Amino acid sequence: MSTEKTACILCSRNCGLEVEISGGKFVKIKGDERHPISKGYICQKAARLEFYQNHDDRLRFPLRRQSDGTFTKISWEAALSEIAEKLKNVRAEFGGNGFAFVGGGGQGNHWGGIYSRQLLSAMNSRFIYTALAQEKTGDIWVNGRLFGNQLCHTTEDIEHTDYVLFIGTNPYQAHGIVNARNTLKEIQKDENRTMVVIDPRVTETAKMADVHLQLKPGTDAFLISAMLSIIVRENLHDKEFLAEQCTGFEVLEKELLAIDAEDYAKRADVEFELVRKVARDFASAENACVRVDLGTQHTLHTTLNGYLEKLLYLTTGNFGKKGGNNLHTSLIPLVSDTDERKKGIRTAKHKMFPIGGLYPPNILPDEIRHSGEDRVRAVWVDSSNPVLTFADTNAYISAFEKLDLLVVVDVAMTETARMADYVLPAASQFEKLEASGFNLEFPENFFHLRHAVFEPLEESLPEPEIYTRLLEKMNLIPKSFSLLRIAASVSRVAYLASMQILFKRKPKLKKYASSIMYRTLGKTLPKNAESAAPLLGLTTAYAARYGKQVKAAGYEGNLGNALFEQIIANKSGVIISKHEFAEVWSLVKNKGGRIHVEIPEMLEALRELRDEKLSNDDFPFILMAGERRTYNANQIYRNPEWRKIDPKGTMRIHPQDAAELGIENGAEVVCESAVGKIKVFAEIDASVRLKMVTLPNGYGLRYKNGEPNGPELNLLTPGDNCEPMTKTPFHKHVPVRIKKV
Ligand SMILES: Nc1nc2c(c(=O)[nH]1)N[C@H]1C(S)=C(S)[C@@H](COP(=O)(O)OP(=O)(O)OC[C@H]3O[C@@H](n4cnc5c(=O)[nH]c(N)nc54)[C@H](O)[C@@H]3O)O[C@H]1N2
Ligand SMILES: Nc1nc2c(c(=O)[nH]1)N[C@H]1C(S)=C(S)[C@@H](COP(=O)(O)OP(=O)(O)OC[C@H]3O[C@@H](n4cnc5c(=O)[nH]c(N)nc54)[C@H](O)[C@@H]3O)O[C@H]1N2
Ligand code: SF4
Ligand SMILES: [Mo]
Repeated sequence: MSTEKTACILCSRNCGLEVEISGGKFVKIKGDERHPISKGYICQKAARLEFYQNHDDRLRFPLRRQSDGTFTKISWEAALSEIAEKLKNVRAEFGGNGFAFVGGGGQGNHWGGIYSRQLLSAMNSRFIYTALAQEKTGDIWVNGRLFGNQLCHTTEDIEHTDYVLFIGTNPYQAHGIVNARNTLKEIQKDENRTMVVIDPRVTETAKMADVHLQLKPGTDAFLISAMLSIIVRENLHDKEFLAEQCTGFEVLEKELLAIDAEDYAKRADVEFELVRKVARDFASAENACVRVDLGTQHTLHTTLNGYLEKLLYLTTGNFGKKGGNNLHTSLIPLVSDTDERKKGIRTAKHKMFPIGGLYPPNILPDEIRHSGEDRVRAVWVDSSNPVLTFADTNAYISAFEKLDLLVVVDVAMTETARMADYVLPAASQFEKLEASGFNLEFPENFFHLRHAVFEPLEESLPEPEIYTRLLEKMNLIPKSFSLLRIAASVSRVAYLASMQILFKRKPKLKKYASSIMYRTLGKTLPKNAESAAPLLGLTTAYAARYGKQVKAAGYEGNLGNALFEQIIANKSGVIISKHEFAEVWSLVKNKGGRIHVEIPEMLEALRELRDEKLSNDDFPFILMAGERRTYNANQIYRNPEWRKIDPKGTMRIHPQDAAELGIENGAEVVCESAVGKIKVFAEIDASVRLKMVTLPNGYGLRYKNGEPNGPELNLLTPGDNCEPMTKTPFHKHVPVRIKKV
């Protein structure tokens, strides 16, 4: 028995854990009080992590698919040699267009992504399709325009705010904010602080709120623009902040004044008086912030919603201060900045440009299936299960069947892995060094590098080793770097200097810096921490940018190296930088440092709202396809026994709708959309609005290749039910029919 530090891998919070382990199993799991942010907090899902670590779908050996569809075990040597050959052929014949990468990290495992990204360079491809590009690209695009770079990302200081607006998010269940349930309870208890929830369902969070605006699904753009219009009409905006820190407000103001707030509140089906009160109170609070998530991002007007939501805190000057919304720093940037006007970056079929460097999963099936020579021929999937999680399961199945090569790297035999030509077993997140890039805090930011608590299962390997071996097999990096190894044994400074000399001499190797550092600097690091080597590059860059703030966090001497040492040594995670609130302006990337609140495309979209009409008589219900509940966690748990309640993943339906359709509680019903139908079980529940039904996220897995466990949601979600510009799916807005079986 031993006690180890690690983190939960089930949502973006990555709460610190202290675990007792014995015989390759978790015996006890509790919160790690020394984690700098979660400080001992966990929710009910983390205690079940043994169901992730040990189960019958875990992959143990590399597998190759036979012509009859079954898999045979092969050696790593054979698997990687064959794959390297096939990849080189695709590259030679079709160039970079022939290859696409899917995934690269889930809720807790982004360290492998530092290594897997090298494969895109190896294939001369830019096509990376990730889950982020089916939820956050609207937000990323707006950030690029407002703040001058798509890497700019705002966070919300809910712990210190007087007034919080939760729009389309249910943190009680989904978390996403610091120690969600404790934070919510504190606001609820304090009569000087206000919590407002904007959500079509009476969620667990809405029940705790002071005000709940139970809007009609898909009408956030109307509701938020009505609030903004009230704020400017009543002169409640922060004129000084807008004049000094922003550009373009005059144009924006005219558009907002033209809005008929009363009419827009009606279209959102919420009481105008209440909307006005929330707008007034938000604008006059000492400090206030906004937190959004999929409820605004997976629905109509995705990008416009992102713009309007940000205007709430920008027009009221709730930016760059305690209790407001702020930009933050990143140690591992999860996205990059892309200029959509750049040539040669668009996809062959949809002519889609990347946002934040990422391409949207909703178009990938078409990019594979079209008849052009420039279609995608080979797909590499890592840490993702697109056959179940991306829109339109049947489109994905038919597209993947058409590929020349599909490789899946996962810890488990997933529905996507079952379609692959090669399945490569990754060590689990508790069997290797791991970290996530979800350190999104301000003014103090942190980083947690987790160390292995178990040995890798059978022949499974950590991703850094898998990708480095593959690059070696593709002859892209030499097997030995004697000079770098010598330099590494001398000092970190000597090592970094030698790296620079090497890259100057051989610039092509720079793309493979992570694997080169792993093979050289890694040899000088503690056992099982070899793959931390690229961290030295990240901490050096971070310290060069935020030297003052890294010092303020207590680091001395060579700051990049000091950060590197401390991150590796401290198994509970460390604070890496401390900013002053006013220093948020140094994170704004526009020339002149101001925020550009006028975005012409968004003002155009705002004007278009006026004439929008929505009705769909064929499909009278709106399905919210993917609700976060007590016992779901994306596709990370495969064994259905992990759930203590809701084994079937019921469909919530309002009592009045159920009565009209003659549906009883627990009855089996058919839920049918434009592209598919599935059978589900009804749960009569007055928390949903009329003509709205909800199904949970993260079901439909076929554990041990058995029957699907609960609703296979994405059989219902059409790929083109998405926002025209970003192609983010409208998963919260899937028109369906409900019928009794
Ligand atoms: N338990 C659990 N937690 C999770 C996950 C999980 O699978 N299970 N997944 C994680 C992931 S990957 C993510 S991205 C986050 C997502 O976290 P959230 O976005 O907070 O969770 P959801 O339940 O998907 O949706 C949030 C809310 O949007 C509301 N909503 C639906 N339609 C609309 C609308 O038109 N307007 C508004 N304003 N609201 C609407 C829903 O009623 C719901 O309460 O959760 C993370 N945490
Ligand atoms: N209809 C509908 N669809 C949705 C959603 C919805 O609300 N509605 N939500 C969407 C959202 S917000 C998200 S984020 C996506 C998530 O969907 P995906 O991006 O597909 O991610 P996960 O479901 O988290 O699947 C993670 C995969 O990583 C594997 N894995 C776990 N640990 C490791 C590891 O250490 N290494 C490797 N290589 N693999 C590992 C798991 O076994 C699993 O197969 O789903 C999306 N799909
Ligand atoms: S809040 Fe998220 S990271 Fe924390 S214990 Fe719960 S699921 Fe895990
Ligand atoms: Mo997500």
